[in-house]
Amino acid sequence: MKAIRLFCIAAALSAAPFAFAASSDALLDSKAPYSLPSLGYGASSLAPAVDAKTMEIHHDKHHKSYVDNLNKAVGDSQDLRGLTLEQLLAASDKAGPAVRNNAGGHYNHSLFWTLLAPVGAGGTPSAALLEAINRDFGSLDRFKQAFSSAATSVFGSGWAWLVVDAEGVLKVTSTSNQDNPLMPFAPVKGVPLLALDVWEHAYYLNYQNRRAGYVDAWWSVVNWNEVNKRFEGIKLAN
Ligand code: MN3
Repeated sequence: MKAIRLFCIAAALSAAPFAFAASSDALLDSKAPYSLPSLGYGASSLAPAVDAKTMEIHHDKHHKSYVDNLNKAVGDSQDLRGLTLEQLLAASDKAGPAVRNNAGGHYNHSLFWTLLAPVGAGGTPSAALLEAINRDFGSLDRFKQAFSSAATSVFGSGWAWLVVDAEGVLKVTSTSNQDNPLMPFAPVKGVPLLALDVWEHAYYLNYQNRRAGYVDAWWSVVNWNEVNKRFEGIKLAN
């Protein structure tokens, strides 16, 4: 089972010489009908970085509509019904905008919730992750600057990402709308370790137009324990 998933991920990333084995991404193996995962913490527990009302609307309304619309899009198609979420993302260039937007929306938000934790509960980057960050960005501060810059400079709606690319290098990238780095047309392809939603619905109630203020505050609620776990799940295949 695991070997099959590793093969699929590698295939989706153009025969990447690494594979992702983190049990935290069992979501990639899921199939329709999709369901809304719980946050895993209280909607008010990220305040003041992210307020309770924003978390409630974001999860209960926005994410739920991606789930519902993905089920509709997949349910109408004989070809898509049997695919895993990972396969849907990999096929998102051919499967039409409803699949692209809603498979992306469901995956991105499901991942995003796991990458948040109340202040003080998210831990710190592991020694192994810090070593890779220092290698590829120079320092943790320079990585944070690069990530914050990517997040604040997304034009319109989208996401900022830290990914591991096909060579095992950490990279910062961004995508528009609900696209993500697992999709075949992503500008930088890779396995996501960290994600930040910069759609206005993620911050507008509390920050209005001040996206940079949201990004700054978000660093205080990053769940580094989950990022570490995802990083440790990346295995070189050879
Ligand atoms: Mn969102």
